[in-house]
Amino acid sequence: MPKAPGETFLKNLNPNLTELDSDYLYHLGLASDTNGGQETFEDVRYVAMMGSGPRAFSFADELARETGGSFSSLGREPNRDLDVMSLVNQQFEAVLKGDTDLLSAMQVVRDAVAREAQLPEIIGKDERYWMFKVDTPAGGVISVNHHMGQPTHSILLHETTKLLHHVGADRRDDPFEYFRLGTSGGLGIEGGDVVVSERGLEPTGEAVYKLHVLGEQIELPTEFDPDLVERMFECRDAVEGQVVRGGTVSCDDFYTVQARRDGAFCMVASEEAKLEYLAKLHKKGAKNMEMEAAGFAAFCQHMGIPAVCVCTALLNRLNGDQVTATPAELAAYSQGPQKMLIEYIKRQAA
Ligand code: R2B
Ligand code: URA
Repeated sequence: MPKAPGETFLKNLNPNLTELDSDYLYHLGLASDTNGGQETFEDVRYVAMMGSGPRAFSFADELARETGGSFSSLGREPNRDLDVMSLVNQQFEAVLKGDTDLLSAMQVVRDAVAREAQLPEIIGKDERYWMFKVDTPAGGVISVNHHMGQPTHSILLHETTKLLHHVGADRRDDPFEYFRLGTSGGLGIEGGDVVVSERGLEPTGEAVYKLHVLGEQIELPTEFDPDLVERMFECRDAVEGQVVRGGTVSCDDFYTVQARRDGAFCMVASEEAKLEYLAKLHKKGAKNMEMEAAGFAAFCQHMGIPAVCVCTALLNRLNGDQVTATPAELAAYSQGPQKMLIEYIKRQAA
């Protein structure tokens, strides 16, 4: 059902949020009202999430270059007359006098140079997540890392969604969309191939995500938005390898739960048992295995947020467990999903 103008498009939004005078988004280091500059998030249309902080930085940088976009930094403007040497000397003296410590002084210089050079600046605190905001002709884009596994991704999903709700981005007529750009182990596909996930799967192969509420286990469905899956798949020419659609198995572990036999201990009885398990998942439509898609799909389906997960394969798990690609190959592989999202965002502006 289409939403009424000025109403949120989010489903199941927590009614308790209206009772908070201020909502402190602890892991992002942003308050709903007091930091200032939160209006920079009002126009957010796309949220790109990926495991690593440096990858979130390079995606933001590449996106700005490709779209002619610029960076937001909570209201702080670049100082066009920045005199780097004077700033370094000033900070150096402050350290000598004991007015500041060396790390803080370096951060002041780093931030000033990043603003001046139009490089992405981390928004909020940087000890947990690195969040960047790029203004593009297609709308605002957040690029942020979620680390590894469903728990850290879930915290980011809650706090980012509350941030966008508090600034009213959920009441615009065009809903924001969420993307996970990641890496995975392929099931019958090779390193560099890309999977656009249609749904997340439990390690059992079921399309559900299980979580505990008050000690009771509940199950949420894990379907990604079919229209968004289709639109992302249409951007597949941006990638050199093959791009396929299918299920993505999410595990709370890289080794044992992903049926690897090269962990510190091994509970996977034999190579034959491993291959039989992976073949069974493949038969159920699974194309790859990673650590976030099911929880991500469940969160977004529950809240009515259009979302899709796009992962490159680092290896074909039917051929082995070790990731042996070279650093150059890994860098090239992880670019695939990023290139597809940049192409997608460019098409939205056209
Ligand atoms: C893919 O890669 C990471 C583990 O190496 C994890 O975050 C995932 O889902
Ligand atoms: N990430 C995973 O979670 N599994 C793999 O096999 C490769 C990357």
